[in-house]
Amino acid sequence: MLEELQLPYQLHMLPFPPRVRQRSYLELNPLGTVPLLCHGQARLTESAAICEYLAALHPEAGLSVGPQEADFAAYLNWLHMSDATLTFPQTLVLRYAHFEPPERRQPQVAQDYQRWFLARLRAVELATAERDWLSAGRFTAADVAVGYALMLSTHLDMQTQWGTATQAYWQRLQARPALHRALLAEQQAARAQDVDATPSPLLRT
Ligand SMILES: N[C@@H](CCC(=O)N[C@@H](CS)C(=O)NCC(=O)O)C(=O)O
Repeated sequence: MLEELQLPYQLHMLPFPPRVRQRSYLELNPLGTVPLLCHGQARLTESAAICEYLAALHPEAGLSVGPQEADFAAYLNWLHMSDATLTFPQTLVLRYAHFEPPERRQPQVAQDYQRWFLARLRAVELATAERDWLSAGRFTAADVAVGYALMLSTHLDMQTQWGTATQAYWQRLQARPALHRALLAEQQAARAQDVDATPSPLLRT
């Protein structure tokens, strides 16, 4: 969102999970979760809310959809669907297939929530079969948020199970220069701050 809006920002990388590996972070965010956006007195810990907040602060960029627009409801629905419905089930896959030590892994949980995610992805497949972007006939914060869920899904090797319209939508998202800049910023910040982070396979340089 910050790169799409071309706003200046400072990116602080944290060892994962910060709750265990950087306890001082709990003073800023008692939940210990990432992301955290600090802006003036504002503190936001929900990704979709961060997208909505930044888009609303800069309406001139067209990344938000206002109540006066026909697609206002669709925009909000996609924005909330991104994390609540599309990213959340993938965190169970991540945890129970990858992050837990082998004796605590739960292949059945991982498999069930992968299927759950892929079934919900049908909404994206139907929408993107008809239009380039999810709402209002333009790229919005909803595409940023849903795009993140798709990116996570590529990291979990699910891409071959997406529909063709979702694949094409992901190509359009990857062509956004801001995505490339954001991944590069992440990689550079990790290096500069000496935080272990695997470079994204999506980086083209
Ligand atoms: N609903 C929040 C979820 C935040 C969240 O749970 N982040 C995970 C990473 S995806 C995290 O920080 N986990 C570390 C922990 O639970 O200690 C969002 O969408 O931003």
